[in-house]
Amino acid sequence: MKRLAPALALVLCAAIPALADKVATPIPIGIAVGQTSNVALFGQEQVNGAKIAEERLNAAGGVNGTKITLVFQDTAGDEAGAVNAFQNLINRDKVVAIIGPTLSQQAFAANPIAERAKTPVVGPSNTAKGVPEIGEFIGRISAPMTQVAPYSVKQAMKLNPDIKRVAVLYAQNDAFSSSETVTFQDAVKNLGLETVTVQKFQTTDNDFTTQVTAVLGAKADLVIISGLAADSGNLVKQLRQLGYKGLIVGGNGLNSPNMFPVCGALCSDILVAQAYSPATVDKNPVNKDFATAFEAAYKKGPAQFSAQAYTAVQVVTEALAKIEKETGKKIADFELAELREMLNKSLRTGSYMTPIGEISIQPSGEVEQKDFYVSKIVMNPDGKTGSFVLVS
Ligand code: PYR
Repeated sequence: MKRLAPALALVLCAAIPALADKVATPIPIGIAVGQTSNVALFGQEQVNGAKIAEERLNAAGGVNGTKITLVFQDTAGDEAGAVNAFQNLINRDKVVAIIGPTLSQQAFAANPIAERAKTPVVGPSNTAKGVPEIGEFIGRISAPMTQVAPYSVKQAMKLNPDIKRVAVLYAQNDAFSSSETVTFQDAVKNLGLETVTVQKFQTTDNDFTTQVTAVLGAKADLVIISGLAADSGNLVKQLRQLGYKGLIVGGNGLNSPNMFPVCGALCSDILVAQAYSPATVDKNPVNKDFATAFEAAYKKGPAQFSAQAYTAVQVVTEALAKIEKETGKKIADFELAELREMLNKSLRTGSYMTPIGEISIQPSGEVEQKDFYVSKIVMNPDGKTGSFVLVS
């Protein structure tokens, strides 16, 4: 009898199918962004925007009457943190989709985990070339810098048609910055300008004396920076302190008001291309609702990273509602694995009216967005707060 027991157990196990996970209610959506480390300068804005989305979308009925719940997992600033957060959200928290990570650098490490687990990812701020190509379950609502960045260089030329000599600086240890600088350098060439120096730095650098000395020595009249918030903010500060007087164009890493305390009053006049503008509230009621709720909650207006995080939550929620409409079945009655696959398809059908305008996600996972903006940073007399003021 004793010797038969293992065999019997095997037969029984084979006969009883493993219990498949159902989708939980409220419907869990994972938010894997950098809430700590230097990346929190972006991540905190993303958390703020996502929380407004959760509140507003649930107040409007959630998914046809079923609430969503956001499950936050801090990725911190590196690849390992993002991988760990993705694993927890997929396997432990059993989320229907993941919104994240903050950086493209993290996306290239963590997204393959979601791809293997057939869990949809909606990138809220991944702008490097190649992110949607990571896999079938990888999409984004953040427009790639190949589309957005050239606008700011064109605007700089409008403000100063005499610009001829351009210095380009980028963080070589960051995937987004290395990708964005290629776009900037192409734009410079296409506009007939001369790149007089290309300087590299690390996102962890604090001292930019070498790079600034090279920029001044090359007599650049336009500086273009691709980095993250803290490094770029310090670089701008040191450029101004050491005497650079020309225009500065910042990439997506300078798209956050959390950078303002880093360069203080010296942040003034940086030009940044953006995929969101609070100025559209009069013609975009979704943006008006978002911006009003954001302002009431945080006593400040929203910026791009918050608006994109809201958009990502909205898109997932609406894609879930579409599944219910098409199948006549409640989300909670689906098995999780099946729902994740259906959600991935649903995300890629139709369009969404969001705070960043009307968008859609192509079958490839790439976002299609119509409107981009260029803003100039205007700092307040306190030297710590400021705003992005629309110039085009
Ligand atoms: C990226 O990592 O893709 C950003 O745009 C910050």
